[in-house]
Amino acid sequence: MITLLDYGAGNVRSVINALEGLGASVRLVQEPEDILSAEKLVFPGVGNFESMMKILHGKCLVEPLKQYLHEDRPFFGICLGLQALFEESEEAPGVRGLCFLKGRVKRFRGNLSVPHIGWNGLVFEKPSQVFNGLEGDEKFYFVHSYYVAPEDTSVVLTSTDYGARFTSSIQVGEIIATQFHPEKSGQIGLKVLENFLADKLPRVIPDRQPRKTLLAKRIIACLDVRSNDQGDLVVTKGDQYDVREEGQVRNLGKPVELAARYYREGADEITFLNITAFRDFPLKDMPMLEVLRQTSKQVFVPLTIGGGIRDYTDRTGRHYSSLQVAAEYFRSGADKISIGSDAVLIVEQYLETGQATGESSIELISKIYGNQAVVISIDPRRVYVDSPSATHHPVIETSIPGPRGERYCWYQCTIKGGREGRDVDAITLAKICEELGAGEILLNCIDKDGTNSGFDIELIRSVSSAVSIPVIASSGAGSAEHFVEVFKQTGAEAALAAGIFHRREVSIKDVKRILAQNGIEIRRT
Ligand code: 1PR
Repeated sequence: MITLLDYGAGNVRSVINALEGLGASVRLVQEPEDILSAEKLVFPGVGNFESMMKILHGKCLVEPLKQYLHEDRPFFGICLGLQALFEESEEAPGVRGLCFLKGRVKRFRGNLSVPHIGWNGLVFEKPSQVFNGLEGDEKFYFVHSYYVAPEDTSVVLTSTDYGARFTSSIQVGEIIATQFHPEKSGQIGLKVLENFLADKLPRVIPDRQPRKTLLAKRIIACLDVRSNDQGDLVVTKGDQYDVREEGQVRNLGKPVELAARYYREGADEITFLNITAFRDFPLKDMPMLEVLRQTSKQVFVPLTIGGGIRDYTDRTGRHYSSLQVAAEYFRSGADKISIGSDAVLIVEQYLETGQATGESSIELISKIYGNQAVVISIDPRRVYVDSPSATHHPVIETSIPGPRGERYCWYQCTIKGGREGRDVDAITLAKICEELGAGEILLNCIDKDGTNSGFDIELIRSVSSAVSIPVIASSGAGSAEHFVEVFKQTGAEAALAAGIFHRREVSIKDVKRILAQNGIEIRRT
């Protein structure tokens, strides 16, 4: 029996799914006493240090947690569940943590994309029972902007390199805590959790020890989902966003089955886009929530869901906030939500008034669930002009001239799945969304979508060099070489594709093999 501390933020569903999948029974902490009666306690945390401590205090969980830790009983903390063990965090100056270990939680600085998102390795500093079965060169999934700096370095279990070397897990007696997410680290992450669940394993150190760890470029499989004309939820795929063929919605398979296939084939993340959610309120679209629930039971890599994240009032006048919509997606198994149309409207308002409201979906969701949980999906389209002075938007000089030979273009943001162009460009949108708290940019391109002609390198280069959050390159992948090109020629941290994977034209394994041959760091599965 595992006791799980769910203080209400982020996706604990995936931790529960991972533990139950390993045969454990999981009970949730309801009362402070449940902590002291736990046989083994798991404390997963994502989100914000201050709101976590506030909730722990509010629920009177701080004292029992401290007592449990000081009694040296089996404990596994994940992400914020590691940071909570320390005295304080730069994320929330003046807020005391659990103070079980001496030291502070610091923010990544320097010329790095922050958050640190993706698959990175471990340098093993001392033996542990949780390393049983590991070879040593595996990668684990990280997603965080802060890292722990223990005063007593003998507690450090593993280190990881990102800019500088930081502590990626600690162990003191029976207390183990990791900055990475074992529940989102595929089969190898499940192995670590299984070792924690097992009794009396020897403490070992893996044979292969990387000298320096490297963050892998991520390969993401994207599933555009909508109801077909018969009312079934299907994975579809557009050509420049047109998903109909001979009048019918293209049907490329069932969402849960396809996601499970991509997980087995080595996808580093899976993204679902509920593409008609801008007109159909997603909380009414229960099948999509069910798709997430079913997928998160069998897919142990990060899941992003987009579509319909905005405020909504239904016919009876009942109001739903974007935060409620996001919360429902997180509860159903999403790790990140992606905001499309609403982000454009938020940025338009920001440009008009020159200030943030503090009430937008981007601000509210990132405050509660953390920046890393908020992805902005941009759907831009090229607008060609003869000269930079022909528009007030930032232009690029393009190597792909327009239909009348124009040498310049800007990237117009659209809403409602490309149906409506707005007076905002993709670079400005990305910058303002970063300022408002977004943690990642999913950069589509309507001109390239479904064409198999390669990513829009000029667009991706412009946006990735304008922001410091990670950019996911999307739209147009037609071969494994296109992924090499996008990683070599732009600052993208991840690349996403749909059509070539759905139609089995190129496999995820082939993409990774070619990337590795070209010296690009990837996660092997
Ligand atoms: O506006 O917050 O409700 O979110 C709606 C979401 O649905 C947005 O993220 C938007 O990108 C997406 N969407 C809306 N309509 C469509 C459509 O295709 N008609 N799909 C759509 C966008 C684009 C990519 C695609 C890549 C890779 N799909 O995600 O998967 O272009 O494709 P490829 O590799 O085949 O070229 P909101």
